[in-house]
Parts: sequence; structure tokens; C-alpha cells
Amino acid sequence: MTAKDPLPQSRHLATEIPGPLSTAAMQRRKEAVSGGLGTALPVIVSRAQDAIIEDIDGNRIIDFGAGIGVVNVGNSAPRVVKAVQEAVATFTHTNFTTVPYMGYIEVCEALNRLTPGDFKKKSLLQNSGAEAVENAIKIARHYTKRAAVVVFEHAYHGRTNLTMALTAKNIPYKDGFGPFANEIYRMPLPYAYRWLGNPETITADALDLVTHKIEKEIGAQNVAAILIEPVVGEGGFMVQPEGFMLGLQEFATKNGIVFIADEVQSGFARTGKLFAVEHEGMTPDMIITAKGIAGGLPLAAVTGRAEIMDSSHVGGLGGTYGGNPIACAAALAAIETIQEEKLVERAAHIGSILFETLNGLKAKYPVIGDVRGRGAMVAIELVKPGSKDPNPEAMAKVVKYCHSHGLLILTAGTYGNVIRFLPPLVITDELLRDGLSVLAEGFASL
Ligand code: PLZ
Repeated sequence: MTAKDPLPQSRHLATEIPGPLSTAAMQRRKEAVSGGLGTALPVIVSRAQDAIIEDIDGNRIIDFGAGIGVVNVGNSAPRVVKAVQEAVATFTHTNFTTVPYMGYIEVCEALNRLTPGDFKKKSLLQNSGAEAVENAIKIARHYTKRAAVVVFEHAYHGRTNLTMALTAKNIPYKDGFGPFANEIYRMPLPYAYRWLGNPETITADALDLVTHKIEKEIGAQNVAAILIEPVVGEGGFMVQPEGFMLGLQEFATKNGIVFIADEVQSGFARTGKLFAVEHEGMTPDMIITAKGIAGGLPLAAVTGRAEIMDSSHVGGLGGTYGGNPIACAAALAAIETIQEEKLVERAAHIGSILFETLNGLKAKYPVIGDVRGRGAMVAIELVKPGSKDPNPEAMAKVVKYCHSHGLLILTAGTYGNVIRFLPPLVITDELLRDGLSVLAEGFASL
């Protein structure tokens, strides 16, 4: 079988998972690769297409993770493959600040056009989400001539030094890796399922709390940026309550603060809009994108108001690989795929199947405390029945069941008790439903 043969979009168990070849290869990995890296599913991929991952033992596994929300257009999406092959054979690298190329300019033009807001925008390309977050903060600080950055509980923004400081959770992201960058201030998150106040007034109460804390503890005039995930990713897929981000942005604008949406995980069609902030008709000053932008190639971007993006002196921003031509070609092909295959609508459709099925499971299994998310970015939070106490043990059992039966699912959550669903948006209804039937068996087996 060659890479060109189509990979059947169906689940198939050829061996146990992990099979003998994967188990042997994982032993080599253990000898050769840093022990600091985790493994969700200990099989070695041989090929992947659309929503199926085939391993070296011949198992075909349904992919409900999309490489952590990256291959929204499907694994090895045909337009992406073709664009990358052509680009790499044309030129591999010049460095954009040495000799520029059109792909970089065209990706920036596309981002400026596609992100919400009809003001003049400009973009900067980088390699990873964390690098884009770092650059957004650099630019916001340079523009405002202020230092403080406001972030939220349960936030995840990356693993570099500044982005570890912006990230909330200690284990596994921060423990022993300090000292961390200063001038980062963490605010309460209106996490609806665990909100102790009145659920009816969560938005107003959270806004009141956060804006008072900013004013009293930092001083709004010292704040360069408010950075927020419209749907919290690694922290557990909490959707910001309606009006909360709008209220924050209003506060930011009134106080000369740059309002930044981290759409690294929620962006590029994932939530049933091209960007999650569109659900509330928002126009952030800056939007950070990565993951889904380039169909699996490493690319990330900061897109924002032109006057903010232009504030740095020439040469103040850069990097060897940021916006490399292969990744830019992939991004243009991924964007075309999202449009041509109507993946925004597909995400909403996938979301309706996910919500319907998961709410059905919640009614049956009290271990599922909450079903939440937007579009095809959905999660369930597992608790000890009759309480809201986190139940990471039940989560681990369900995940193990799914993995050994050919369904890849990812976890999340500050309390390690969330299962998240991020299938490629090209997944067929049939494959999606087959995957969900494995999940249902997983809950039945508890
Ligand atoms: N901002 C909202 O979700 C990456 C992390 C995987 P990078 N999330 C997956 C892991 O365990 O390292 C992420 C994100 C949000 C920023 C990032 C960082 O993006 O491309 O991983 O640097």
C-alpha cells in the first residue's frame, strides 16, 4: 500500500491496541526520546487521511482529536498536500525578512480579510501558538507602553517562559520550570458549571469582579492587554458566558487596553464560525491563530488593528522560520478547503450530533456532570455521581476503553476530568456515529 491509496474511512482492529509493532517501537522511543513528553495513545502512525489514523500494526483508529484541533480540514487534505508539494519544490526557505515571498503576504491578506472587524488590519506570522501569543503581548506592550497583562483562571497559552506564566495550571505545564515572567495578573473565570454565585447573573457578577480587581489591584492605566480564550481549550472547553467578553472589551477600550482573543484552538471553523468571537459579534483588537490555520503545517499568526501591529520599530519583530513558505502554501490551501467544503457549516452539523448524543449519555450516566462547548469543540466533564467532585478515575477508564477499541479521544481540564471532542471537520456522519457508539460502550463498561 502506498501513501496514495485511499485510506478507508472506517474503524478496523487488526491487533490489540497497542499492537506488537507499536509496542516494540515505543520501547525504542523510550530509549531515544526525552522522558518529558507524554503519550495519549501509544501506537505509531503509519498514515492518516481525513479522520482515520492507521498504525503500523494495521489498526484503523477514528480520530476525535485532529492532532489537538489542527487538521480541521482532515489529515493529508488533498489541497494541502498538493500545495505543499509544489511549494517545497519551488523554494524551501529564504527567511521573509531576508527575501520576501508572496505566500506570506497572501496569508496576511487572507487573515486581515477573514478576521472580524472592518477596520484596517495587519498580520504577523510565526511558527507556533505560543510564539504568536508572545508576539501579541510584545506588540501590545510596545503600543501601550504599559507592562501588565490580564489573564484568566484555567487559561492555557503555551509552554515558553512568558506563555507558561500566562497559563494557569501548574502540573504538568509549570511545575519546577520557573522563575516565570512577571506582571501577569490572573482573574476569576466565569466557569458556569462551577460558578458559586447566582447563575442568572454570572456575566454581570463576573464583569464586576474582574473590572474591580483590575482597577484596585493593578490599576487599569497599567494594563497593556487583556488576553482570553473565547472557548477555554486545555482548561476544559468552558464557553465564556454571553456578554462577558463584550463587557471586558468595552472596559478595555475605555481604558486604552488592547483586547486580545487567543483563538489558537477555537479558530478556523472549529466552533461553527470561522472564529469563535463571531458568535457574539465581537471585533477584538488582536486575534491569535495557529493550529487549524495550515492543515497540519506549523504556522501561527497575530492579526490586529493596523496602528497596533505597526507600533514596533522596524526589526523589532522577526524570527528565522516564522511564516515559512511551505506552511504559508498549506495555509492558503487549508483556507480554500474550509471555504470550498463549507467546513464552518460542517462544524455546526458535527456539533449538533455531538450535543445530541452526549446529552443522551448524560441523561443515562450521572458520571457525566456537564456537556459544553460550541460547534465541533465539545467536552464532557466527569464527576462522582450525585456531586460535582471531579472524577478523573472514570475519565481514565473511558479513555482507555475507547483507545483500545479504536477511538482516539483527548482529555483536558484543570481537574483532569474532561473528555474533549475535536474531530476533523471532514469526518463523515457514519464515522462520527461509530466513534460515539464506542464512547457509549465505554460508559456502559464503567
Ligand atoms: N493557546 C488556546 O490551545 C495549544 C497544547 C498541547 P502551540 N494547545 C495545545 C500541549 O500539551 O503542549 C495552545 C492553545 C491555546 C496557545 C496554545 C499554544 O500553541 O502551537 O502549542 O505553541
